[in-house]
Amino acid sequence: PNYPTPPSDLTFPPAFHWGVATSAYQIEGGAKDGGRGPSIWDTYSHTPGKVLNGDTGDVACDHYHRMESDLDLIKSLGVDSYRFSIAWPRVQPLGYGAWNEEGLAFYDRLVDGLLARGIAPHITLYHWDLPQGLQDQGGWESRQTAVHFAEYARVMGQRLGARAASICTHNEPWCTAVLGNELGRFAPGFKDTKIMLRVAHHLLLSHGLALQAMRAAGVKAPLGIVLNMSPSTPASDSAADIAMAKRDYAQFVRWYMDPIFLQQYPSGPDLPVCDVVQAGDLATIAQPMDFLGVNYYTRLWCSSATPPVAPPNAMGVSDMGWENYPQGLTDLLVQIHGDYTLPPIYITENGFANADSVVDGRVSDAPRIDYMRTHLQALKAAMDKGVDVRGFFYWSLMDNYEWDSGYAKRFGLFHVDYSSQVRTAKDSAHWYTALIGQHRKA
Ligand code: GBH
Repeated sequence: PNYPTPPSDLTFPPAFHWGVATSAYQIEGGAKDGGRGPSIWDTYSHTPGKVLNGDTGDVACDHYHRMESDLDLIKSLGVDSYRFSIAWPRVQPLGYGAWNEEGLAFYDRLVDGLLARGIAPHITLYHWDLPQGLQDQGGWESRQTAVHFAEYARVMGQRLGARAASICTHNEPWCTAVLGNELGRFAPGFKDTKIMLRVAHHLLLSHGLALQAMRAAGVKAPLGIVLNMSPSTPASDSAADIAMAKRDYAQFVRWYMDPIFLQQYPSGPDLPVCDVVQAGDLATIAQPMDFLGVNYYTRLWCSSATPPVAPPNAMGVSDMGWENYPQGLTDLLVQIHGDYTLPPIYITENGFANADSVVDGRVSDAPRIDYMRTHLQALKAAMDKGVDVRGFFYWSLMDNYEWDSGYAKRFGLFHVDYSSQVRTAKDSAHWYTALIGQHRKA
C-alpha cells in the first residue's frame, strides 16, 4: 500500500531520540491480577456517572498480559525510546507497607524486554493512579503522602534506576491537582480550590523529596519531572482578556515551573495562596533536575467575554475539541527557555485524538499525520531558536483508556479493537516509522 511519507526536510540532529508514550492505568488492565491493589482510578471509574459510558481500566489494552507482543509492536515502529509509567498499587498495593514482588517483577521484565530490543526505558513514577490505601488516609491533600511517595521512588530507583534511561517523578501535576480536585473531572473527584492548592503543593513537595531520596540512594538515571504546558493567548487586546491570559498561564505553567526553577510560587492580587506551605518546602522542591519533560497538546485561549469568543481555529480541532495550534509549541518553548535556566528538554507527550476505524485492514488518519508533521516542524523551529530539545515521544503507542472519556477517544499510532485486542498500525504509524528511518539513514 501507499502510505503518506514525511517531507524530506523534516530533519533533526542525529542524536535526537524518537519514542512513544503510554501510562499504566490507560493500557495495563489486569486490575486485580498479580497482587495489584486498587487505585483511585479504579474507585473513580467504578463510580456511576464519572466516566463516559461507564468505561473502566479493568481490562484496557490488556497490556499486563500482552506485554511481550506489545514490546514487539514498539520495536516495529523503529523508535529508540519508550515512556511508560509504573502503577504504584501494583508494586506496593496500599502505597505504604508491604511490597509486591510479582508487580516489581512485571516492570523488571518490561525494562529488560525493552533493553533486549534496543529501546531505552523512560520511567514515570506517577501517572495519576494513587493507591486507594493512601487516598483513604487523605491522599495528596495529606503531607504524609509525599513522604510515602519518596520512599516509593527510592525503592523503584534502586530496583530499575541502573537500567533506566530516565526517571520522572510526576506526569502533569496540574491535571491531578486541578482536574482531580478542583474541577471534579478526574479521580478522586473533588471540587474544592483549597484542596487543589494543597494537592499541588504536596505533589511538588513529593517531587523534591523523591529526587533527594533517589540521589541519596545513588540512583544514576537522569531524573526530572513532566509538566503539561501551553502558552496562553488573549482573545483580544482588551485589558480583561490580557489579565485572564496572564492569570491562566500563571496557574497552568508558572504554578509548577516557578517553584521548581525559581524556588517561589507566582503571587498577585488575582492568584490564590496555598495554606500548607512550610518553611524549607520550596528549597526541597527546587532540586536540580537532569531534564524537563514537556507535554504539549494545544494553547490556552483566554476570552473573558460572555459568551467567550472562540479561537480562529484555522487548522481545526481534534476529536477532544482541542484546537490544533502548532505555533503554540514554538512559542511555549521559546518562552520557558527565556524565563528559566532549564536542563535539556524532552517532548514527553504530543498527540492527536481522531475517530479512527479499520477499513479493509487499513486506518487512514491523515489529520493525525498533519498534526504530527506541523508540531514537529514547530518543534524544529524552537530548536533553531536555541531551545535544547533531546527527544520526542508521540502520545500514544496505541489507543487506550482516555480517562473520563473512556475508550471513546483514540490517540494511538496503533488502532486497538477492544473486543478482540487486535492492534492495527494506522497510516500515522507508517509515517512515523518512515520519518525515523530518514534519520537512521542520514
Ligand atoms: C495528557 O494529558 C495525559 O498525560 C495523558 O494521560 C492523556 O491520555 C493525554 O494527555 C491525552 O489527553 O482541557 O480543554 O482545557 C493532557 C491534558 C490536555 C490538559 C489539554 C489541558 C487543555 C485543553 N491536557 N488541556 S482543556
